[in-house]
Amino acid sequence: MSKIEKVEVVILDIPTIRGHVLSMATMRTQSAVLVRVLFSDGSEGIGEGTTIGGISYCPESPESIASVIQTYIAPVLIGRDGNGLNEAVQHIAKSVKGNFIAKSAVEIALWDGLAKRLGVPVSQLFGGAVHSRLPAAWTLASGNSDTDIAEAHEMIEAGRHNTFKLKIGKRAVRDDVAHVARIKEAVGDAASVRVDVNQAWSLQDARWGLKGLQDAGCELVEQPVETRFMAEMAELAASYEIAVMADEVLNGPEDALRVVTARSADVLAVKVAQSGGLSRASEVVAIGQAAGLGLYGGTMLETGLGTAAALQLFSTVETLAWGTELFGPLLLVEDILAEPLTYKDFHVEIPSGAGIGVEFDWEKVEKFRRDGSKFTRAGAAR
Ligand code: MUC
Ligand code: MG
Repeated sequence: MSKIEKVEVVILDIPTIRGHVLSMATMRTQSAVLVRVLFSDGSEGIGEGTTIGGISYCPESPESIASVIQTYIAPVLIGRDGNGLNEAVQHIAKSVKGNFIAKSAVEIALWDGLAKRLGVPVSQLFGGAVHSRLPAAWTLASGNSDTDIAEAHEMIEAGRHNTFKLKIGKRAVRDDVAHVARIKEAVGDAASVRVDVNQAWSLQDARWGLKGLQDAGCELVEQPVETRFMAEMAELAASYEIAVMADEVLNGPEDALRVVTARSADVLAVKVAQSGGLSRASEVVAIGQAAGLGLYGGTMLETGLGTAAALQLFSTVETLAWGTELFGPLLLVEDILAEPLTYKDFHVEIPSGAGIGVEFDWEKVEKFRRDGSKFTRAGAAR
C-alpha cells in the first residue's frame, strides 16, 4: 500500500515573454499552481492546476486553487491508498463541489505517482499512446497586428508553429476582422489561422464577426459568445461554414453532453484542468467522438508539467482533427522542467518516461515561488 502522507502546494509567478492580450485581461505573468503528493513508500507524484488571467477567465483563481487543495482536498486524501485512484477521486468529489482546476491538479499528481510506481507512462494507464508527437499551435496575442505578423513569420521559418490562434474580442468587431484578414493574408497558405473571442461578443457581433472571419479565410472561431448562450452558439454553428469551437462552456463530460445535445459546437476544446482532471477529460473526448465532433487539445497555458500531463492523455486519442495548442511553456520566460519539452517540425513530442514523464528543475521552482508557498520536504525546495 502506498498511503498518501502529504499534499503540498506551491504558486509560481513566472513572467511571460511578452504581454499576452486576451479580450478579458492582459497577461504579463502566469501564476501556476503546482502540487506534490508524497506517499508512504517514498514515491511522489506531481501535478499542476493553472488558470489564465487571474480570475478573469473562470471562477477559479491561483489563490483559490491553492487554498481549496490545502484546506479541503488534502485532508480528504491523507491516509488513503494512492493506488486506489478512483476511490480517492470519488471521495474528493463528495467533499468538494466544482473547483475542477484544483481537483485536476491533485488527480494529475495521483496518476503521476501511480504510473511512476508501476514504471510506465501515464498514457499506458489510458490504454497506450498512439502518437509520439502532436501538432502544436501558437497564439498570436501581442495586441499589435505588425508584431503578430513578424512573430508568425519567425515561427514558420523556425519550423515551430504553422497554426496560429489569434486572440480577439477586445476591439470593435470590424477592427478585429481586419486584423485577422491582415494576418491571414501575410501568412498565406503557409499557415492556418483561427481565433478565440473568449466570450466577448454579443450574438449580433458574432453574426458579423463569423461572416467576416469566414470571408478572410479564418477556419475556426472559439467561444464567440458567453457560456450561457448555448442556443445562440448553435445558431452560429448552423449558419456558417467556419467551425465553432466550445471552450469555457466545457467543464467536463456533463457540459460536453449539453453541448452535443444543443448542437452548440462543431469542435470541443478538451482541457484537462477545466474538465477536472485526466479521467474527466478522457470522458469529454469520448462524448465528442461519439457525437462525431472535432477534437482539439486545449491549454490553460500551463508550465511544462501541466502540458506534459495533457500530452499523456492526448497521445492516446486516435484523432485530434484540430491538433493541439500545447505551447504553454514557450510563453514563459523560463520553464520549470529539468528537461524541457521538445518542440520541432511544428509538433511537440510526448515525453516517454514513467509517470507524466517530466521532473522539476528545483532551482526554477525556488526562483519563481511566491512568498509563503513552499514544498517543505527536506531537500525538495533547494
Ligand atoms: C483559451 O481561452 O483558450 C489558450 C491559448 C491561449 O493563448 O490562451 C488560452 C486560453
Ligand atoms: Mg479559449
